[in-house]
Amino acid sequence: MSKEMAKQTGVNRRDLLGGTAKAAALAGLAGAVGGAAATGIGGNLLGASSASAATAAPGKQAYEVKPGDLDEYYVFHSGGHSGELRILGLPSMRELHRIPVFNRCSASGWGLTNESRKILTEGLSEETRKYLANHGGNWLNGDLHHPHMSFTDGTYDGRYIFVNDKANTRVARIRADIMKVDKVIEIPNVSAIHGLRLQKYPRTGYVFANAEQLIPSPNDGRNIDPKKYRTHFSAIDGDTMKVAWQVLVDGNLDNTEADYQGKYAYSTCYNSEAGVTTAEMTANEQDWIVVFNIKRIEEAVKAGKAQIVNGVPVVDGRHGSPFTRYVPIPNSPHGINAAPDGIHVTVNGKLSPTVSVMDVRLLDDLFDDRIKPRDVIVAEPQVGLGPLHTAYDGRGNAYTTLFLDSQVVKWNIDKARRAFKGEKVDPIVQKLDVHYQPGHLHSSMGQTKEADGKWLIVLNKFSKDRFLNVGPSKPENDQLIDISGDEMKLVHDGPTYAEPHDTLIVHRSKVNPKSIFTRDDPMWEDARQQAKKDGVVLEDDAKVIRDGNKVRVYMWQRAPAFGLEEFTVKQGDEVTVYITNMDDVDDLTHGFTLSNHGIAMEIGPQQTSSVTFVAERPGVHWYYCQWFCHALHMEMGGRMIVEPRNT
Ligand code: CUK
Ligand code: CUA
Repeated sequence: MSKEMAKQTGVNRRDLLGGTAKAAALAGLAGAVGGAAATGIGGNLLGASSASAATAAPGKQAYEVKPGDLDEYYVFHSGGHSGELRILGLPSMRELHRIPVFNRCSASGWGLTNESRKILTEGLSEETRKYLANHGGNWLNGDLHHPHMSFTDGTYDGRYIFVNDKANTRVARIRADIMKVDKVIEIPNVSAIHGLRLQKYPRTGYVFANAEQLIPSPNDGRNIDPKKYRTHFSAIDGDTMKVAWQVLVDGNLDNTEADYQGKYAYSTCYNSEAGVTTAEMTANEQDWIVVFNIKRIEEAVKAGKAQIVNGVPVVDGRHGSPFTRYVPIPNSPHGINAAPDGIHVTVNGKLSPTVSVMDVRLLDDLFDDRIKPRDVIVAEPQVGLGPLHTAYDGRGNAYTTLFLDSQVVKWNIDKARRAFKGEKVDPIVQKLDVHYQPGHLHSSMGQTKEADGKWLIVLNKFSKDRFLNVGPSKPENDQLIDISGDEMKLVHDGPTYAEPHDTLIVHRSKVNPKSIFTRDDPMWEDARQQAKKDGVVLEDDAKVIRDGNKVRVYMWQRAPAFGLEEFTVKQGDEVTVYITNMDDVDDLTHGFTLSNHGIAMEIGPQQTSSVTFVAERPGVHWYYCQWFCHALHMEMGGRMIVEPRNT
């Protein structure tokens, strides 16, 4: 329904859906509160509470969010091998939205519309595109582990969210203004992008990406000797989404992290043995982290000292190179996390019960060979079995997941340093049971210098008996822990579908998405250009343009009508349907589903979407709007008539 109609009839979408005027008013308020937070009102990150009207029991941090009230934080939650990114609210843990990224989405048409297919394919290699030509044109799966928001000066800036795809070696960028993907690239010369972190200072800047699997280089089947397998560390320019440079390393690469000074990045390696079997990979008692000297690498690339491989400057960072240092770490380390103090970085031992703490102030000395690699380790507390990832509260404490013990251990960094020097002091503060087998954990704003020490989400790989039995495939369990007091308190169990690996807790003052698209959005630039060539105005026209056997159908939508209630094509025509939603009402999304053609797409308020298909089925085929939009939503449809070929 247009604003005009809403005014005339006095109804809006929420009334139609059985909501109340109050609900609509609250929805309006949502924008207002978000705006206020963005300008600093209620945006006090360190304050005890904010405009989120969560209700607190005495002595406890509030975590209940009443109907109609808003959460204080956005949670960007990886969807793992489902390929999507999810948005939750915190502390309510309500799922607010899903952003399709590497998956195909039936609701939004992601992976099917021309706009999304272009984004999903333009950054792929020639070789991959050739392979996909016989497999539907684009990948339908992905394995999204690590979402991270872009930084300016050590904290989130609300521009982008970057994510990795381990399955098909990609990195994607999500625009935080509309919460849609705008770039996807395949990383050349490597296989399986796993660890992904962003440059924090002065800004992002670089997106650092680890390729986990070791492969021959080039991987053309001619030389498959495992001794020749290798991988590279990649730095992607987050503004252009082009790979800026790569570093050839010894061993494999798992997780990665960057500092708060803009000088170094670090990656864990669990397979320093460069083995190809589990026994080989776990043979050594110690593996390592690789420290990358960003300035030295940039200078070498600038000076033309890098080798260009598949269009990317590559420097050799194996042992003995000026670009890297290898710091031995026990044993098959996994997660690596920079503390908000800008000084400490923890490396989680996985097969070792220890966390190794590095002091980044020592790295200049390390690169100038004034100290030995192990000298940068200033603490190595025994924390428990299976340490995987660490989070921080900004008050000097660290929180580490213990996969094997099914616990989160809270420990104190300063005490760990003192114990390492021989002082009799126990760094362990508390151990809390979680359910069960935790992987990542994340504290509120904890991967920024504005860590506020309020909430911790722990992502457990197994839920077992925590929920009603839903069959052999059970949910994971994302648990919410209050860390605002001296003791950790478990306050919520959150079942989720496969599979959150990592999550990101961002204060709502940092995020300010639009409710309505702007007509000049670059997402549908191709449609805009084509319409211009066809003399069509996307916003006003509803017409069919024939161009040989290519047919372009343009129409607008205004609730509850399509611009065209019927159009006719010939069997075998390649048909492109361009639809522009001219409603500019909050939340008034329309759709286009063409029955029995496998075609469906979302058209948000003021958005243009398009889809192309071959009309191979003569007859009458209805299209309809699948996003409930109006009292006459069921009537919002039309007919495509396909004339048989030989008439
Ligand atoms: S990884 Cu999954 S538990 Cu891919 Cu960050 Cu550690
Ligand atoms: Cu338009 Cu439903």
